[in-house]
Amino acid sequence: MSEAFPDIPKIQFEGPKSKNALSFKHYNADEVVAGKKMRDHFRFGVAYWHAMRNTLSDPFGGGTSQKPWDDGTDSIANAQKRAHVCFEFMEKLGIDYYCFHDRDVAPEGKSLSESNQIFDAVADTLEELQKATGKKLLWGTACLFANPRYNQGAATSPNANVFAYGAAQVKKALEVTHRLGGEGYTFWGGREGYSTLWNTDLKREMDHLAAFLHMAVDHKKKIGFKGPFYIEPKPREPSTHQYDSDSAACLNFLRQYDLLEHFKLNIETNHATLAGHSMRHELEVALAAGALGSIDANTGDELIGWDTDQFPTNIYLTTNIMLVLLKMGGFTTGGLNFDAKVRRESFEPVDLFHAHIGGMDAFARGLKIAASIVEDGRLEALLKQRYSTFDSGIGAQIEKGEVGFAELEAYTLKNGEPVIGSGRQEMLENLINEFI
Ligand code: XUL
Ligand code: CO
Repeated sequence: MSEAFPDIPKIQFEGPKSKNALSFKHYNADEVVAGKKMRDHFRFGVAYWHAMRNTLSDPFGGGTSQKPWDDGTDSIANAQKRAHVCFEFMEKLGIDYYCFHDRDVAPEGKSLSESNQIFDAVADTLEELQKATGKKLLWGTACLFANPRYNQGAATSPNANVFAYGAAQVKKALEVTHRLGGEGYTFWGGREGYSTLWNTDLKREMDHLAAFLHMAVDHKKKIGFKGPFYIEPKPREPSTHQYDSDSAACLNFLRQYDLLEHFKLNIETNHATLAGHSMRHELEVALAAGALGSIDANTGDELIGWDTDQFPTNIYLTTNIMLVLLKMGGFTTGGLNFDAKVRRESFEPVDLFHAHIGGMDAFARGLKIAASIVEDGRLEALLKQRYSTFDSGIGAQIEKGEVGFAELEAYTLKNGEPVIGSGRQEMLENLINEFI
């Protein structure tokens, strides 16, 4: 194991009164809340692409991030060194999982076969590190958007040879994920979208994307990979229009192409914001379809119109997320992957620690608050009450499918004008604030 962070001790839970910035105030891994240890509620993951690879460049300037362990080359030795650093980082934070794109962990070679060999060599190191530490791969994915060959998409590229290259890359990424015991595999659209319809055959591109995903399902079966596939919705950026724009669009696409049984959704807060939805909305839509799989934990800046991938610190946000997760009964294969980067101004290695500590503490508070709201029971009772006219009489008959328009007309002619209740939004908002 490396010593990339010699001045940073293992981060301990010190409780809310601690003034030590390098301690958890609320996240206490083995503390049981709502019947389960905190670590098992969250299944936190480190996003390799941000924590280990993000230089913090932006459209106006180059990288600022200090990574003294990284020699800046594309050598295999440097990639293996980074893997050691990532595991040291996870050890010190007590984070059990990580997620990667193929090209985050291993640099791309001059040909596909060279890239695959490099990937295998780094996977050897990752496998050793997993064995030595007990850390696990939450999910893997392939980067089908950074290389210039993908500038018009991968599965939705107008060029069949690019489609084939992308397929070969996913095949390998899936095999390495399987070899490392990955618990899932993610497809984020990357450049699977378009910027102008003047050059785009939308129907043909969507058909190609579905064909690509069906091939992935076939290959998953062939190699015996049991984990779920996740689709990660995002409405724009890099494309103007992405095919997988939000939860509802993804679910519709999966259903239309007969893929729903093989996929769940990986929902990311900043993507929900860009889609004009709340995170809670996106989660509830996925949950209602039985397809909420995993979460990319971050947040956006509502004043900046792009994907700022900030660490989540908003307690209302984490409370909302944890309420949905408690309702679902918790993650099975998924987890909370910190798809977040420190600000460009926060360039020192210690900032990576502050960022993850803040996110983990924010989720710990969200969990405790959500668990108290559930235990209190008033919110649930009020919700149930709001729909109570469907519990008996005509409402129950509607839900059971026993009546149609003719019966409902006859009923209404007798019943007259309905007496309706208030939505009580403000009262409910006050109730939530009792717990926050
Ligand atoms: C991009 C994004 C990706 C996916 C994995 O906005 O969120 O990092 O999470 O490809
Ligand atoms: Co993401």
